[in-house]
Amino acid sequence: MDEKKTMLSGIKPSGDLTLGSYLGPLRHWPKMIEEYDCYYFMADLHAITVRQNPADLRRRTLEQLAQYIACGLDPEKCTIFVQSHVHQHAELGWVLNCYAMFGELSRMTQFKDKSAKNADNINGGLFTYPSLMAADILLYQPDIVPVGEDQKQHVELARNIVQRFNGVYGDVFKMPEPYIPKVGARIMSLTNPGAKMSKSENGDTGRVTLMDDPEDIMRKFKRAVTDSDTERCVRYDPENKPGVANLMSIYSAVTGRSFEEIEREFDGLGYGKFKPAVGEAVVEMLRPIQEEARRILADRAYLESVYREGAEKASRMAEKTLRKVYKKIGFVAR
Ligand code: AQP
Repeated sequence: MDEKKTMLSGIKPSGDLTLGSYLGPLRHWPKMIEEYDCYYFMADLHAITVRQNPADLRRRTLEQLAQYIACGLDPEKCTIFVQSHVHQHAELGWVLNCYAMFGELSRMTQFKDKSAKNADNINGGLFTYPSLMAADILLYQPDIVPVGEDQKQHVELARNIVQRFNGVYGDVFKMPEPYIPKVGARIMSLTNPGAKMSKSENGDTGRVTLMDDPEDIMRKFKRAVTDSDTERCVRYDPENKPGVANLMSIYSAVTGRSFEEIEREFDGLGYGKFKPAVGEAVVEMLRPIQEEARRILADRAYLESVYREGAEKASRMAEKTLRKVYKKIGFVAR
């Protein structure tokens, strides 16, 4: 019998994957395959809570799949799928809407942020996003859910839903645990270290994408915001030097060096040496990923076979949970 625990994670194809997407969740995923039965998906249903250009959404979903594989996700060893291909997500999402309270949905930081930024499109999907995310998680009965710090609140809400639902119907859902990797948990914008590096916000110069040219990467790091203090020394002080702290976090995540080692390495050298060094480390880390992603993306038949098989496998698991839920809540079986 397979004793492996289960885990699941996804990223919205709402923009090109960034260094934040990589150092936050993505680079940890391949390591988890040995220990867990892993489900990874492209969260296109979530992406449309903000208006998307259809052609861009389609392109980015496929590019994201190629990049997942290039980052080390072996489709033979884990399940990779497009969220909208597994209809059970939308179905359970609706059911869980009826078990998520208006008050708790209103308190979600992401809803408040996105509403403020998309004042002309505060749609119902943006509001009920956490119920769909709870469905994404609970369909697969995972033991852990790796997320960035900013998504922790949504996993907490999923846990509330589990408690509420199981409280009425018995042990239907397994209680999911958020798993937040320490290093790289929150990579900030290079131009605004007070805001997260995101796929779709804060402008192009603040984010480094996985597929950026080396020249662009170097240019962005050379222009990265540091601070205006006169000592210009590389020291980890997130409160007073958030830009430097962010660059140190990136450099630490890429090279594996501790903050003390980085401080020693750049002692007396100033930002003029430090910023290009971070850029070069990132360029070298991304080079093999970029080459592999381009190669995979060119093979459309292969990509299609991966997402088809992924959807079939994910659907089998998801359907088991959905059937159980429908039965418990009193729907007549077909
Ligand atoms: N900068 C980041 N640092 C660390 N982790 C990050 N994540 C995103 N950005 C960073 C983590 O990636 C996972 C998937 O994110 P998502 O795409 O589903 O949603 P998001 O957090 O809303 O990402 P973006 O890039 O900010 O998307 P847009 O621009 O569309 O809003 C999550 O676990 C997230 O924490």
